[in-house]
Amino acid sequence: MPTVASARPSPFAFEPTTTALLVIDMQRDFLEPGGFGESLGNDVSQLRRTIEPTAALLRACRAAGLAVIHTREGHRADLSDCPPAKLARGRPSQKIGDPGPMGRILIRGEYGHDIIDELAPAPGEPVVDKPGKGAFYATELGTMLTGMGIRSLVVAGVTTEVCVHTTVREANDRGYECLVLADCVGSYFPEFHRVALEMVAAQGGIFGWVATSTDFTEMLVLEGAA
Ligand code: C5J
Repeated sequence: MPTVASARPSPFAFEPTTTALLVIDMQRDFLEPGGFGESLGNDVSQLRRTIEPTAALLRACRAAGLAVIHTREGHRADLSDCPPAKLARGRPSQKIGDPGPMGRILIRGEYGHDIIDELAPAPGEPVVDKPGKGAFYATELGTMLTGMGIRSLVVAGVTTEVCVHTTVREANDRGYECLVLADCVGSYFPEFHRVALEMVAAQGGIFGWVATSTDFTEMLVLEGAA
């Protein structure tokens, strides 16, 4: 079985036919200069450093025939799936559903809600629309993974300490083995990013494993799959 020997806290073995790449919330509103994230004062370069490695990762996984699934955080236009507590949070001047620089903020179908061009889903790759931070909550992801026979998840996306972490925790509780790729996940806050990765691998891998994307894709190539 291919094994990422450098993974922390221990080597990560995976079976390519039961492994999926999960790319979380690589949306314009979070990553693009001029988007919602930047308009809140965040440094989007902290997220944009993930674009190139994730694009390379996507190429390798697609070439190897790995399942690829994308997610987007967002809500229905009428906000009926947005809990009042979530709606009330954030800066009073800019809330979910308000007009933003790239359309209504975090509303499905708006330009800013969609995935950045560099990491656009390929035809046939599922895109899971999620109203929460975790990709399992109120979505079809669990059913989809069961149907596909997936047991391991390789995780990329933003932000490390919010939607990536919540999803990895949800997946871990459901029995999935998660490998988080450090260079393909990002946070506006470098310290949160660092600590979030530490937390994944702490205590013998309490939530999963951490490695670099090149160490993971090398294993795909070595296996002759890519
Ligand atoms: C994500 C957020 N995708 N930070 N959302 O992490 O609110």
